[in-house]
Amino acid sequence: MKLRRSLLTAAAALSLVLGLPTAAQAQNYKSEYRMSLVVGTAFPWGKGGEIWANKVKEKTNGRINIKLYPGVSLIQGDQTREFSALRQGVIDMAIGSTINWSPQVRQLNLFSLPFLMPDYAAIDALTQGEVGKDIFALLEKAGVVPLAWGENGYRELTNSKHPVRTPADMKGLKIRVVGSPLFVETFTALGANPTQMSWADAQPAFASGAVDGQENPMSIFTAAKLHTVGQKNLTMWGYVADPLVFVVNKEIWNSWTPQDREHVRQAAIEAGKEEIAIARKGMIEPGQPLLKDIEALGVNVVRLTPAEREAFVKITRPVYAKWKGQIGADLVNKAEKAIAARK
Ligand code: X2X
Repeated sequence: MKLRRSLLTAAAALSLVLGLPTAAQAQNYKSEYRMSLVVGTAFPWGKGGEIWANKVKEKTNGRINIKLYPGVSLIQGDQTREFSALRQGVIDMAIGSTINWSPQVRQLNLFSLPFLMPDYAAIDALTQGEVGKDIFALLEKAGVVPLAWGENGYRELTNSKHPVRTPADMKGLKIRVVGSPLFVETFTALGANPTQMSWADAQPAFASGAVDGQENPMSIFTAAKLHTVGQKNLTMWGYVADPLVFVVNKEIWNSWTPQDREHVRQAAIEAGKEEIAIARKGMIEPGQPLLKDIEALGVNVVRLTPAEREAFVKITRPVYAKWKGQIGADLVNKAEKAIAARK
């Protein structure tokens, strides 16, 4: 009896040294963890989820088993409720867009400020710098554990009616938007008629013609085949890009051993890097091959001259100024400085 007990103690001590979960800890592990995503593995975003899950499984020797729930199905497709569901434990982990979480964390609206980030280096200057750290601290304070950055991408404008080259061309276009009131205000300033709906509701609305247009990254456009639902006019304006954030629910995080937490964090960082490369594929190479593919689908691609683009910047400036205050002038100033100093 005594021998048995000391053997058990020795085993527990050894487990601790090796960073393995003891029997008691392993009992706290769920047989499956639920990862929420808006889109599935046909999209860079969903692919990133798959990569993260596979890396976690490998690094933890199968102790942490993750199942993907694309279509934000754990919350019936209601993507702007994802952050609350994460906090409440309805969702164990997620890769979420800053847009979808901005109703709960107002500072995430930073990335949705029209024409803040002129190029990919500007996105990196924010997410990989001090601003990224500040945002992670805010997310931590809001009750989740942020681990790594990913990317949805630059959100370009499409519609079924006619080419858009000037703000005047947007007059009266019914445009589907998601997320915070910032989007409604931006598209109202542009003279369009914005309507807020989830991604799940948006696709049938394009197909039926209930809405004329939308804004999403090119990887979303192609994987969702938006050209088949009337979206034949594309304007490359690069007005907003949404980063993705890899996060875990706090209680779930605390239920894991320190070593397993490190595995999950490392897996997220690696998966985030890979996901960003996939998301940018076809957009950063000379000649932007993905745009050629899209043109080959019969889509009319409008590439704005700098002067034409400036007209869109100018008309949205009052919205930028107003939201700079709502987000927090200190954070926005820091972001503007980081972008100005980018390499
Ligand atoms: O709903 C969208 O537009 C999408 C898929 O890009 C997001 O979840 C932000």
